[in-house]
Amino acid sequence: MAVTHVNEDEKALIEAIRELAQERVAPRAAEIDHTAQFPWDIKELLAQQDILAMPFPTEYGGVGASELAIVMAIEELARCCATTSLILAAQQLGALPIMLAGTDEQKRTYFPRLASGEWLAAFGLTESGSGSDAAAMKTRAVRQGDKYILNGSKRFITNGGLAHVNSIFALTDPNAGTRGISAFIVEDDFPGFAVGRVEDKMGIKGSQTAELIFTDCEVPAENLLGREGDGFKIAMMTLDRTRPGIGAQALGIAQGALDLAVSYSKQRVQFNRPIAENQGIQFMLADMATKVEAARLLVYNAAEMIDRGDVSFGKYSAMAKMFASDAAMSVTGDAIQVLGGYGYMKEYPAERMMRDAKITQIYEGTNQIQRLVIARALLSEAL
Ligand code: COS
Repeated sequence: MAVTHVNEDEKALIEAIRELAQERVAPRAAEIDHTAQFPWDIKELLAQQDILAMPFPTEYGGVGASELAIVMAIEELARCCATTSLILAAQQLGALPIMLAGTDEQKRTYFPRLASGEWLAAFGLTESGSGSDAAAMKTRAVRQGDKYILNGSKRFITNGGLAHVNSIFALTDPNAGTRGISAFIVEDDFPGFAVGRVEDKMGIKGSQTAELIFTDCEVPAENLLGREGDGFKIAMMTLDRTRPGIGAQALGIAQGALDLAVSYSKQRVQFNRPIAENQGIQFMLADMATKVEAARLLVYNAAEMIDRGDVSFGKYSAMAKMFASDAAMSVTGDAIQVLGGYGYMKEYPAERMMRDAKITQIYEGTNQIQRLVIARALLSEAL
């Protein structure tokens, strides 16, 4: 286990989450994947246990957990079920723009019911034509009196159509580049808000990914986050802080696959002995475990940097997300190989883990974007 600096209370909380994940979440994981339905029962469980409250400050009904505790919680959940871990990660992602740029009143309006889990949150940056190039968005917001009128759409939105609270990015000045983007809190019952297509995905199948459509959508002016033009920076600052969480999700998936490969290799007998006695299998397990541990150190390190307010954390967040997600793809693929034909079948969770791992190389910035973020930071540092 990597070195960690969570306090005793948080250590106990993580232990409790590990037990809860093994006892209550793991038995549901295959069914969640198979039915591709959002697991409302598991969302309730996370809410009841105050797990969804972890990212929110205590003054707004949250737990005020450290970033390190949050990534450890995501890891424990992902070890059993990636969809479940995403419920916590997406709650933090959708709420962070409010955390970073919201007024006290905005926080008082939204945080208590997000912390209790009554409301879900979503983050709407991506559009059909703007993914890696986030600034190429087309959604417009025009001020009319005490409202902004939004027109456009957002694509691939986690919790889309389930979230009551949506942090939406839109152009208030189409001629000002990234400085013309603003952020808004959009409730799902505002006039002109609609849900479009719901995606059929390769993995994280229980998580709903949908299109959000704004047709003369009326957003009260007081729902602007920060000032007009702050939106792009709010989005970037949010992603800097949530990427360790995606790294943690990848780490948890990889740890789950390693656990499975180790236990299977000790039971599976071929040529009159457990396959774990073969050096070829042992070397694979050793490489898998080393990648998992390296990913853990990067993820925990980035989270601790956020906790202690180290300003250079963005580069390390990108490294953690990139390395852990690549490790998860490699480790889950190797787990399938260790399980052989059984690994390819849905009878075992290895193939689900590989499908779930793939998205961690893509969302919250592809790993190519992470490399770009790392290289830019590296090259801008004074020598
Ligand atoms: N924190 C704060 N501000 C930041 C920032 C960060 N991490 N990154 C960029 N900015 C600021 C810049 O300082 C610049 O500000 P000024 O206007 O004051 O100069 C502004 O934002 C524009 O930055 P930049 O020129 O670097 O923007 P680019 O269009 O080149 O885009 C990348 C930068 C590629 C990093 C950005 O588009 C990106 O992160 N893309 C991936 C998006 C993503 O992760 N999508 C997933 C959605 S959630 S599933």
